[in-house]
Amino acid sequence: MNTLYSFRRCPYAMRARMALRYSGVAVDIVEVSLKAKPDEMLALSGKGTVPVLNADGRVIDESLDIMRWALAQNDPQDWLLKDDPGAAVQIAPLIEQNDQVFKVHLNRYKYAERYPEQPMEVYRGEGEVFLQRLDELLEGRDYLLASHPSLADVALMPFVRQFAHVDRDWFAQTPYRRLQDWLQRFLDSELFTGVMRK
Ligand SMILES: N[C@@H](CCC(=O)N[C@@H](CS)C(=O)NCC(=O)O)C(=O)O
Repeated sequence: MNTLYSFRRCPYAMRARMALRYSGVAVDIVEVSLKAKPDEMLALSGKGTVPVLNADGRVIDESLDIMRWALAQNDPQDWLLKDDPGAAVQIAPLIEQNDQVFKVHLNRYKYAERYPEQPMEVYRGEGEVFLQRLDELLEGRDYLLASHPSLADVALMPFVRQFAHVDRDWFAQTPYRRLQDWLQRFLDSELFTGVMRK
């Protein structure tokens, strides 16, 4: 019996849910309120963050670990890039860059009024460096590290989506056409629409 404590708008929860759905592992999804986290979730993990997976008694409370757990069960389209070890080694650093650096810029851009030290454009410009890098990775292929999605694409996508949605008109007028198409491909995918469906 597997249970995922999730929050619909959380990008970490989104990526965990996409990996679980892709793997086909059966999971009950419990939507929580971040303002009133259920006691049973806090008893499993004292961190108090979503997502939390209870996989038959094993508790996993980091989204990336949940994704890796799902792929270890079943990875039909080789998201781990086992067929291309040279690309596979790029997965972890790319996700780390997203989670440790881009996420910080995203927060400052999204909530610029809370960081009055700099105008919003400065925070957006800092994040844009990463967007440009991703756009370059997409040269000649539809996904960041291969011609098909990998763990990196799915781990980053909810964050790129948030960044793009802070100001859609701005994102649409950037020169990052390949990244725009990449994002749109995910937004239209059964995988994404499936986890976002109520
Ligand atoms: N490193 C964690 C981060 C998870 C995280 O920060 N989740 C946020 C929501 S998006 C959260 O639960 N924050 C606690 C709160 O808002 O009370 C992971 O990857 O799972």
